[in-house]
Amino acid sequence: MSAEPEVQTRITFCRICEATCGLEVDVADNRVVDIRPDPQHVVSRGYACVKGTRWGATQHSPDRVLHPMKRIGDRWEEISWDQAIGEIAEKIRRQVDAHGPATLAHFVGSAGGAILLSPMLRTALYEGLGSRRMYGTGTCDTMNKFRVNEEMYGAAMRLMYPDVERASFMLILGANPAVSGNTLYHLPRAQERLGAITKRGGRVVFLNPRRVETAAAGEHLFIRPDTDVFFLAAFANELIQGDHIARSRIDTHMKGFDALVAAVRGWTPERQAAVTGVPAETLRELVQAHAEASARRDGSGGAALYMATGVNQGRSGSPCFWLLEAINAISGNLDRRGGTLLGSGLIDMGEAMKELGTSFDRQDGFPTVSGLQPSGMLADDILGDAPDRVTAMIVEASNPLLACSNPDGRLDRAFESLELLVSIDLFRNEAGSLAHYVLPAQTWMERPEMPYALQSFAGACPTPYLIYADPVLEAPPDVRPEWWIYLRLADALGVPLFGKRWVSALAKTYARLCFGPLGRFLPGPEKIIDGMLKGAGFPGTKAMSREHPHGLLLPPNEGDNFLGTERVLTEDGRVDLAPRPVVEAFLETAEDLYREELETRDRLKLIGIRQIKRMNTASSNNPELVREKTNYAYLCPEDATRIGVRNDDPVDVRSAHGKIRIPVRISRELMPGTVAIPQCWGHSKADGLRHATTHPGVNSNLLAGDGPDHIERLSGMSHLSGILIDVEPARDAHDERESA
Ligand SMILES: Nc1nc2c(c(=O)[nH]1)N[C@H]1C(S)=C(S)[C@@H](COP(=O)(O)OP(=O)(O)OC[C@H]3O[C@@H](n4cnc5c(=O)[nH]c(N)nc54)[C@H](O)[C@@H]3O)O[C@H]1N2
Ligand SMILES: Nc1nc2c(c(=O)[nH]1)N[C@H]1C(S)=C(S)[C@@H](COP(=O)(O)OP(=O)(O)OC[C@H]3O[C@@H](n4cnc5c(=O)[nH]c(N)nc54)[C@H](O)[C@@H]3O)O[C@H]1N2
Ligand code: SF4
Ligand SMILES: [Mo]
Repeated sequence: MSAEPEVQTRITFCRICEATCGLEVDVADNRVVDIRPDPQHVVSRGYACVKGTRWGATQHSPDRVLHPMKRIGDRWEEISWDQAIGEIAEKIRRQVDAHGPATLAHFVGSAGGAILLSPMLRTALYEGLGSRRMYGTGTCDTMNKFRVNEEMYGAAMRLMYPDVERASFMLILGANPAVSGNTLYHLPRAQERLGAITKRGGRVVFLNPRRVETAAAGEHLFIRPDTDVFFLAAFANELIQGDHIARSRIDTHMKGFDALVAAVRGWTPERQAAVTGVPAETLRELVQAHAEASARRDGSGGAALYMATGVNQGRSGSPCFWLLEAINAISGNLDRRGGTLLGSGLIDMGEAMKELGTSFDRQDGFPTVSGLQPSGMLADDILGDAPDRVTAMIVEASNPLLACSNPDGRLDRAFESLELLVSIDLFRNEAGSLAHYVLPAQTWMERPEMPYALQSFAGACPTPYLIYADPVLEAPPDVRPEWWIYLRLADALGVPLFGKRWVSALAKTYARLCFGPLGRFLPGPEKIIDGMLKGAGFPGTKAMSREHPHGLLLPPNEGDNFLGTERVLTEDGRVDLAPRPVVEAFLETAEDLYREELETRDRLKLIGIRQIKRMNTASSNNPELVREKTNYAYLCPEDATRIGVRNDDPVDVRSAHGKIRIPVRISRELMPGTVAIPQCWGHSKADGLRHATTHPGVNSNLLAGDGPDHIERLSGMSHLSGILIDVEPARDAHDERESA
């Protein structure tokens, strides 16, 4: 009889979403036995969601890709890494030699954000080859913020976060942190921490077309999708007209105030109310409450506005973020306790990445923001007839066919036409199924790591802390980290890396050896993290995992460390309250958009929903999380009655770009005129996701547009939220059922 394998408990942190909650993992025989929240984690303190605690079923899924795979017709063949790297490099070489380096593109997804060491080597490979065709889901979630930060503060990574622990007023637009784990600043236990503001006598107000789960922490107001820009303009105007501004702070540290005043003049509470649905008196009352919280100087004051993907994905993501940051700044809350703060992490990311700012090397005039081209142009860039159109692509940690706008399946057709498609993933998802090669990656449990760059490097973290975790599991023998794949490709392609021959040669030699018999004599990738930690004056990786496995708390950020310092990276050291390109875009588009909103007030608009059991498309193959066979279109009782549908009735949803059929759920959470469909469903085509394809649901992004008219000019962000739609009962389906 064999002995029971010994169970060991390891402490780590989850990397599925940005909350990076602390976890205790029981491991036996290199397998996860149980995952629990880590009660001792310095910030998440015993909180974790089901995606984290049920990760085991993904980790050990029978569908996981464990060897490099090559598609031959509709068959998949296991091949060696040497063969995979050799063949892929040769195909890249052929495309690049024939049509130039721009023919090779890259696409990185949300899971890529958690992979600490991949970006360095990915960037080095593409730079070495001379291709700037980097795309990613960053233009589905957040590039508007990076663009505006660059314009206002001088660098994309000058990212302010609300001082949640001390604010007494927060207005949150287009976010649902209790479910999403929040984005661009670290906020595990969001519900509790936001609820604490209400408990200490402050206010947290959610502005959202859906009464979201997190709103239980405070108050909720409906706003018509994609109209936030009018609300924010009126909010700024009202603040200015009421003289609730920090005049001396503005005079000393900012510029462009008069241009801001002029830009928002005329946007009255009444005017915005006609399209947003937020009553004028409600806006006035909010401005008053905000002003009172801002004015309190006894240590209990401070106010912060925050917005996330719901607003970013509208047509005015950049103007919205500019107005929001301007409100935080002119009200005296920027760089103030209880307001919005700039963190500091292991490095000065703003300074380090300043060079990567916005560039304009695309012929169509769309910007490349922080190195990312608009994902909404990808189908055009592949299917177009430019001599250097994209013919080869590496997709890392993403499923663009479900995640990106894919009008009527156009992106599928684009991917199908590629000469070379490589997917680096844990599974063969939709993109992987169309790929020529699928390269198996390590999971976060198999990597040594610190949390997301914005948290660890830039310190976007209301309770600053550091954490490092060794791998919890040993990776299966034939899977590889992304950085290794890029190094091996660079080696096979003869691409120089990092601009220095000896560094390039050393790195490539390392990659050749590190998974071979000599590997155990070489330092591992944690050495790089070790160097970063020690370089910033902290304990190294060994000491961190031994002495601070639950995290090392750092001193709180007290503010007053940004304005007037060299951390403001604009040329003159002042915050620009009216950056020209953003103000111009606002002035050029606002009146037209307003008119359009007035004209379409009676039509339905589509928004998405993030669900606690699903992480984009990445958890849909986890049978412990996904039991429902489909997603639903949620709408309010009034709209359901008008359309003539009841729960579970199928409806046809049409936009200018496509049509889907989906069953209905009636929900009082939705604002009249709004239909919400959880995104990132629709797994009908993946040949490597057996659970997901039997619980497919419908891909709402077939309704989103792509191409120049559906992208925000300033940031390249795709328009994914607030899409005009028509909904009607699916007549033929209804008739079929009646006659059955
Ligand atoms: N309508 C609508 N559409 C949206 C959104 C919306 O709000 N509404 N949200 C958008 C947003 S914000 C985003 S970020 C995108 C998300 O879209 P994607 O970034 O494409 O995210 P996923 O679908 O989760 O794909 C992640 C893939 O990474 C793989 N993966 C997981 N971990 C690893 C790893 O460690 N290494 C590697 N190599 N692979 C890994 C998973 O198996 C999965 O196939 O969707 C966007 N789409
Ligand atoms: N459980 C879970 N967690 C996730 C993810 C997931 O798929 N599932 N995805 C991760 C990713 S990639 C990201 S980027 C983050 C995103 O994090 P969040 O931005 O917090 O994501 P959501 O929960 O989608 O919140 C967006 C909110 O905007 C609202 N909204 C839609 N349109 C509008 C509008 O026009 N105006 C306003 N004011 N509100 C609007 C929606 O109702 C929704 O509540 O979440 C991450 N965490
Ligand atoms: S909230 Fe995010 S980080 Fe925390 S356990 Fe869930 S998925 Fe993991
Ligand atoms: Mo995202």
